[in-house]
Amino acid sequence: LTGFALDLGGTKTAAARFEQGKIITRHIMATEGMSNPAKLMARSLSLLKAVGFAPRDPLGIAVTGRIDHAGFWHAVNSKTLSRVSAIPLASLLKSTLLVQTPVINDAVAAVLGEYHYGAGEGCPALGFITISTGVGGAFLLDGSPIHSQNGLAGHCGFMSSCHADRECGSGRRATVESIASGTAIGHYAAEIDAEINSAQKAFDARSHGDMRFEGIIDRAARAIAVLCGDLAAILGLECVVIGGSVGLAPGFMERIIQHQADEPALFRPVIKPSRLQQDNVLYGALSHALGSPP
Ligand code: ADP
Ligand code: BMX
Repeated sequence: LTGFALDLGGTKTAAARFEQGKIITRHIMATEGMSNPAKLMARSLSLLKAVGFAPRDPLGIAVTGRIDHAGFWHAVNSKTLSRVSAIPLASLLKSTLLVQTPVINDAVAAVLGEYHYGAGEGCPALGFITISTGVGGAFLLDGSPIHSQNGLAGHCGFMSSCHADRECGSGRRATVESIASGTAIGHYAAEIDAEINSAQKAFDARSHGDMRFEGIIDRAARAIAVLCGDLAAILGLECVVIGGSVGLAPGFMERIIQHQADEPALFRPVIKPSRLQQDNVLYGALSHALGSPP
């Protein structure tokens, strides 16, 4: 892998330069979720330039949201990217980044990255779940990602959860994302203490012994364990790689595994932490653009 990659998530955007399979430079900035798509891409271009990108270099791009077969980009959770609805990606990239390159969903990029270079190597029925701004997912059967024309396939954060009761930014009620995402954890925590208004702060407080957030964090992990059981039932998953800043927060994955004890063995896919950590989306995006997994 040699070239550049961009990962536009709901909270942060990362750009990286790869040389021979390794990241040699990486820059990260906040994503402005309320910005229009042209501004999101203009900011992304300055990040790419900071890692040395020039328009003729190989580039892979992954974004949060769904991308349909006609190349339109849509937020599913409109609270994450409030102005991303039916955005024609080819013309957006041409006018802002001066490039034409394929764009894929961030979770799809991550599952490809983990399958070819990370924790999913050799698993024929592989899932990837990110617990981050949202709850994203993507799935590979015999090495091929599951896709649908509307780009929604794999979006397991919008499945329903018996632990949830509120509406989420997708308009659906009681979704996994509405109870287990970083955004949801932050909202629930702020109802207990207005200063603890993010998942990061809730986890920090919990790790310092503040038990007020224990129930919120544990409920999120339980919802993910049940989700893994549901996905095992429908896809026959044997392994699920966990990513995202919440998913990889100390102790969170262990909690998912503990809650799997409530499921019969067949519905307990092996849970593994991402091996590529925060870089899995970048690896998958570039390898997809180059069409060159090893
Ligand atoms: P993105 O969604 O842009 O890929 P992240 O994976 O960092 O970004 O997810 C962002 C969410 O993760 C936010 O809700 C944030 O509060 C939470 N978060 C960030 N760092 C931590 C941490 N160390 N522990 C727990 N939650 C975290
Ligand atoms: C949401 C959805 C997915 C995305 C997932 C993880 C939007 C804007 N995003 O479920 O497309 O894969 O979040 O993305 O609807 P992240 O923003 O948490 O990294």
